[in-house]
Amino acid sequence: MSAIYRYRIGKPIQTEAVVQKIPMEKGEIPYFRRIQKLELVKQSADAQEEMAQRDYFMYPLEPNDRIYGLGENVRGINKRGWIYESNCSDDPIHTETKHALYGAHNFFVVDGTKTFGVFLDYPGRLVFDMGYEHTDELRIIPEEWNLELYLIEGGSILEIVKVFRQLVGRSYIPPKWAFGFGQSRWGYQSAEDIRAVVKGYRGHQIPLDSVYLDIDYMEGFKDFTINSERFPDFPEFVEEMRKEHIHLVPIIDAGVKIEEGYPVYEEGVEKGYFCKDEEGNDFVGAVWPGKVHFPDVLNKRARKWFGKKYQFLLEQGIEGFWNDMNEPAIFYSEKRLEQVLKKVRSMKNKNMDMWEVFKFRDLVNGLANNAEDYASFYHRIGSKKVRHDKVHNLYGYHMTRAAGEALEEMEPQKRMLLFSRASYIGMHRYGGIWMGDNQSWWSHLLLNLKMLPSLNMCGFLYTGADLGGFGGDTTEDLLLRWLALGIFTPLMRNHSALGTREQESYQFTQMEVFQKLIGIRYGLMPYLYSEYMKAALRDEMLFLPLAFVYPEDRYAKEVEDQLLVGESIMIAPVYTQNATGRYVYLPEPMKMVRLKSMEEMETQVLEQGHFYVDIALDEVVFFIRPEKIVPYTQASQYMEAAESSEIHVLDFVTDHAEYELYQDDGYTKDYENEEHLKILQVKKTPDRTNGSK
Ligand code: MIG
Repeated sequence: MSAIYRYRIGKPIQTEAVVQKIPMEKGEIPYFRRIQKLELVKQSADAQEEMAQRDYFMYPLEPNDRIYGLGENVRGINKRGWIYESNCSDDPIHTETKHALYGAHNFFVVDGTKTFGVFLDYPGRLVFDMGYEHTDELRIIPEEWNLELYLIEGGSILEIVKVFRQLVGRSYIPPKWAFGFGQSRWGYQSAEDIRAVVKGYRGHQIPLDSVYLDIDYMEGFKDFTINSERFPDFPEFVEEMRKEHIHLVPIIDAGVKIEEGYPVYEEGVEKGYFCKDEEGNDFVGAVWPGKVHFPDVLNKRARKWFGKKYQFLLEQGIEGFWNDMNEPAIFYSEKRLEQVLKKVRSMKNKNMDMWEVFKFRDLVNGLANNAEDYASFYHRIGSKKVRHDKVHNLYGYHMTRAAGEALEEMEPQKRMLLFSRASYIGMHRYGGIWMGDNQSWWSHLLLNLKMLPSLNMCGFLYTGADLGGFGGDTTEDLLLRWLALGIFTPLMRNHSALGTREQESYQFTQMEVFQKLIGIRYGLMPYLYSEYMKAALRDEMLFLPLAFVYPEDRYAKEVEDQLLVGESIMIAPVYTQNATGRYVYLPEPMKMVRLKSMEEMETQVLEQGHFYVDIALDEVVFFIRPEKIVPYTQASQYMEAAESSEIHVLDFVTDHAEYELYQDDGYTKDYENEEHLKILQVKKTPDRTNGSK
């Protein structure tokens, strides 16, 4: 029923997003028309009209067509009506007005009059106009016409997604401890600070598996260094934490500090492994440490070299990393800063009018992540010199690939935690992503939910948002509601920015509620882990929009604030401040499960239809689908403590149903061993429909 067609236009740069060999089609690309026309692009301040040759693919949209996918992006699950751009961006303000976030995930499915999937394998800037210029036109506008396009047909959205996922290869699988709860904050300065976090959690019996080390653990923000004053005897500290069943997860930034005597810098220069500027000198940008060079991770040898550097931390007992600032983010380039300073100096003593002030502001604000800077340095790919902007969206992918490949080589049998901020499809094989610098906004709780299925479509299964919100001050109720969603996301991490309100669970008043809610995560782990592993091993989605599962149901098609999690559960989190519940749509009869903790459960069978469901701040509510089973266990303080616990089941079975429970050691890579799958059976006599367990 399904088929993939591959088309090539021009001379595309190989991205290594795809793992299957698909024969090349000749002739016209079906569904799309290539339009070439002259268009008014902008009216500049001096009233000159600028015309440009616009050349794009166009698909005519019918009123009932919906568009799904595009991974990490703002707005709805149905992407129709807005204009998106694939252009990995370090932008911490994820409002509806934005077009691009950190990832470039060029896969979408059109569902309606015709149903098909499209993947644009193109590493440069790419615009997806999903009915923005013209409500009835989908336009794909690449910056250059050197690309590959894959067209996927299939009997359903889910089938198309699965075919695509097979095309791009198996999703990354983290160690089991990485499904435990993690605490992070930009601002933990020392081993003492970290001990205080662990004490805060363990002291109040709130479960915890990991604490993240943000840039302050480094010596002067230098990658692969440790500040020995604030972290004396690091390996011993890692070991001390391990005894508490805490994994420390350090951050690694893309930029390498320019500093005499710093071996990573000196080696990189000597071997020619950094990106070069027009003149062939090592390109100078600036990030946290001040001036830096960027390792040319698109160059195989440089990638290998950079990946090897992670060994420094492995040797000290570290088992996980998060890669940051790899869009790559650039605060300023050396050259641009000079130009800007010169212009700014010339403004001295001027009586600046409004236009002058704007110019001044633009000069300064335009220093960071400047498109001209991205077009001013080069990579070496094979024997070719390639300008960065043409492959911009591959940088984060290949930085994480560098780490992933090196970790695989250094510790072939051991799963490592690895996730990144920037990404491109293909990176999902090496690591996960987190959703970057969100804000402590209720709207971002909902955005978190909406991004999950789009990311799963593109292969990113190990993902989650900064729970409680990164920027801005959180509130206790926002954090609790966000945790109630976070219980279901593979990465469950509370993270916040320097200078914001402290938001570790123990900073708030209802400590016992935090303890119980996070405990539910551990209690549901038999289900959540099984569903994750099956989704990864079978190239399936973990989070599904209702529209994908109930395609004939007109209400289900429009639900954008509920999701299915795996085969048995539907979630409907509260995302409104002061709400005591919410409306929930049930596309079929379901059993509602209300948990205050793993010991305090209530269930109730509801018919198909619309309901208002009360959900208090100290409760987690989810719904079990008909003839489905949810295995669970008791809560625990950390992942390893749960391992020997007994498995129970919740179910909505009227007759007889089975569930495939996936259990393995969680650390080694023997994923496909048949012994990991156990069949759980629930049998009922027809008149005893309410019995659970
Ligand atoms: O410019 O390392 O998204 O999680 O805390 C900010 C400091 C750099 C951005 C990351 C965020 C992290 C922060 N980083």
